[in-house]
Amino acid sequence: MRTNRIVRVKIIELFCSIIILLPISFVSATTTILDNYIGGTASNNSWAGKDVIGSSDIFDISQMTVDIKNNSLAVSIFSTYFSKVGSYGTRLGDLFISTDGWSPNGIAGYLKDDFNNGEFMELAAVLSDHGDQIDKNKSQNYIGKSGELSIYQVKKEQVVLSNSEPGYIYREGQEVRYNVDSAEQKFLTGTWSIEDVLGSNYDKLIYSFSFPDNYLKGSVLGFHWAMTCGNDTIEGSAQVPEPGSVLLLTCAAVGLIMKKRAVSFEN
Ligand SMILES: [Ca+2]
Ligand SMILES: [Ca+2]
Ligand SMILES: [Ca+2]
Repeated sequence: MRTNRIVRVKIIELFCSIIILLPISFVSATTTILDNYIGGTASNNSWAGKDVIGSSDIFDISQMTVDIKNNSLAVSIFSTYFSKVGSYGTRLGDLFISTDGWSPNGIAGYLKDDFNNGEFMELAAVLSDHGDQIDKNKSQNYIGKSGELSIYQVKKEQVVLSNSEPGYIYREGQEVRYNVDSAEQKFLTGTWSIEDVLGSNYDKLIYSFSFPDNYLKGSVLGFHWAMTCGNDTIEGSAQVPEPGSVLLLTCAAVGLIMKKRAVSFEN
C-alpha cells in the first residue's frame, strides 16, 4: 500500500511538471446563452413584447452555445426552424458577431433594441446556402446540410433588416442577412452544418471558424441570429477566457491534490 502511495504521489508530481510546461495560450470555455433576449418590435401590436411571433413549432429559438477553444469558435443556434426552412417565404439568417462587447439598448426585454439602436455587430458570418431556391409556398428540412462560411467586416449599408412577404407579421429592424459586394474581401472563412438533436424538436445550426492568432484577448464577444423575418431573435454575449488564469487554476487544482495526497501519505 505504502509503495502504491509513493508511486501515486510521484505520478502527480510528474503531471504537475508537465502542466507547467504547457504553453499558456491554451484556453477552452463553453457559454450557453438562453433565449431571454426578446428585442425589437412586432409589425403588429398584438405581438408586441412576445418572444416568438407566430408558431413556436416553426420559429422558436431556445438557446445558443458558444464553444471557444484557443482561437476556434463553434457557435450553435438551437431552433425548431431548421426542419422548416422557407416557411411563409422566410430564409435562414446570417450570424452577426460583435468583437468589442455586447451592450443592447434599454433594459431586459430590450424592446427598443434593433440594428439602429443597439450593439453594432462588426462581423457577419454568411452561409453558402440560405434556402433562397425554395419555392415561396413550401418549406424544406435542412437537417444534414452543410457548407462553407464566409465572414466579412460589416458595412452598415449592406446589412439586410428583417422582412416578410406582404401580409405577414414579423419582428422589425433586426439585422438578419448580409449582402456581399462582389469585390468584397473575406475576413475569415469557416464551415456550417445543421444537425439533428436526438429527442428534441430544436435542431442546431453550427457556425465553425477560427480567429487569427492573438485576435481574442480576453474580450467579450456579442452574437445575434434570426431567420429573415426575425420572428424569434436571439442575442447575447460570451466572455473569452484569459489564458493566464486558466493555467493558474489548473496548477492550483493540482497543488491542492498534491497537498491532500501528502497528508494522507503522512497518516
Ligand atoms: Ca425563443
Ligand atoms: Ca460591437
Ligand atoms: Ca428570442
